[in-house]
Amino acid sequence: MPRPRLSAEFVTSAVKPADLPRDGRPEIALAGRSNVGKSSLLNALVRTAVARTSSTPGKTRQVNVYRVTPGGGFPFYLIDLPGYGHTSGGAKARAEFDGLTSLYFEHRIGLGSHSLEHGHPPATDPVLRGVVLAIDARHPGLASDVRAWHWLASLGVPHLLMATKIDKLSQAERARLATTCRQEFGQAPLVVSALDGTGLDELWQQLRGLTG
Ligand SMILES: Nc1nc2c(ncn2[C@@H]2O[C@H](COP(=O)(O)OP(=O)(O)O)[C@@H](O)[C@H]2O)c(=O)[nH]1
Ligand SMILES: [Mg+2]
Repeated sequence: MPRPRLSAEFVTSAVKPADLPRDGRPEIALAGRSNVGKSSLLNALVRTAVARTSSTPGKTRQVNVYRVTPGGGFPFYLIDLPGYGHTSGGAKARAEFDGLTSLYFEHRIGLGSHSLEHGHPPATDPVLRGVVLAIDARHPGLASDVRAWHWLASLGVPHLLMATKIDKLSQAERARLATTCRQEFGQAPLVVSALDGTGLDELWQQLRGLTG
């Protein structure tokens, strides 16, 4: 099924939870190591250059918020989280994610402060509908990605494994990618390429399923 017409726009670079949208629209968060290709993917997905891409790892230190409006559908937010893997300090103690990302999840699902700690699910419809963890197809099973995946799994939010830059892999390497991911993450990834468009329709369907 071809992707429907849609529009997308940059909303804000959030540096604290108060900067996040407050209109209650559904959100999908995008996480992954720096330079994994999140911004390129976002641009390819919405077929507009809304996100800035970079060949210098570790540049994005804000939570970038995009509003995506599917043709004939209701808008949702795509939340581009700061990349991990190039941070220093207490990053490991926070399961690879930096302080702002942890704050984002705390804010969106009440992690630690109330609901999860006391065993209650959030009372209202959750704003955060799912998290996509992007991994580099050339480097499956990196310890930092596996730790991030398990941490996301512990949050109780739907999460999707996605391997980027699949255009760089041969058929044999693709088969190995699936095998490694099943071992390390417990599932084969959705494979995508911002370069040649592989997997974008399927990703789009998944996002619509989560937000619709
Ligand atoms: N071959 C290939 N290169 C990609 C793809 N996506 C991103 N890149 C390259 O990877 C680098 C990092 O991309 P970027 O989107 O800025 O990564 P981010 O840090 O995760 O946002 C850039 O040099 C991109 O051109 C892809 O699907 N295929
Ligand atoms: Mg980026």
